[in-house]
Amino acid sequence: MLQTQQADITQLDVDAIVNAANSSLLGGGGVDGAIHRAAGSELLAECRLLNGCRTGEAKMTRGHRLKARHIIHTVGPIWTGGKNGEADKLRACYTNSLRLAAGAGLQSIAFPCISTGVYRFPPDRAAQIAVESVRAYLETPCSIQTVIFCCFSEADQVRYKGLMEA
Ligand code: AR6
Repeated sequence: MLQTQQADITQLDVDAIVNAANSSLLGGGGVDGAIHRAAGSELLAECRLLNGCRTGEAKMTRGHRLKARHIIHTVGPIWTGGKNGEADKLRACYTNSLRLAAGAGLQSIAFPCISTGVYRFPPDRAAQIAVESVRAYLETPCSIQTVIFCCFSEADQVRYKGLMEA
């Protein structure tokens, strides 16, 4: 089931939240900074063992001090005009995150609006890609029962609601 919620993703009680990280996986601003602050320094220690992550790929850690049991760290593309494979890379973020969650038998997962902050991906196009790629993934049966698009802004919440009703 697909849902949208306007919330701080660090507060959600789900099997996994997804982090919009950078390729170092060693923290940053935006949702990444919020997740590291809320999860505590043990998260950074675990991330140091992962050797970074390529754009479009995903790696999983424990949730540490979060209610969420796991954190799936994925690296969205930096928007550079749209002709450098940004859409495919963003799609890969969603698909690879879901693949990791399903591989671990998880049932609930929440995504932030990957790449739409510091990385400047146009939010309408990003939301379309998010909804399409999640819907496509869930066409094949797997453990995942609930996917939450966790929107920080009301504008994003409205955008996702519109797409999900379509
Ligand atoms: N809960 C949910 N969504 C949030 C939260 C939160 N607590 N905080 C921000 N957002 P961004 P990016 C939303 O910039 O564009 C970092 O420095 C925010 O409103 O966090 O993928 C990383 O280390 C926006 O809609 O991620 C990378 O260097 C969305 O999260 C870089 O930024 C994504 O914005 C990644 O940039």
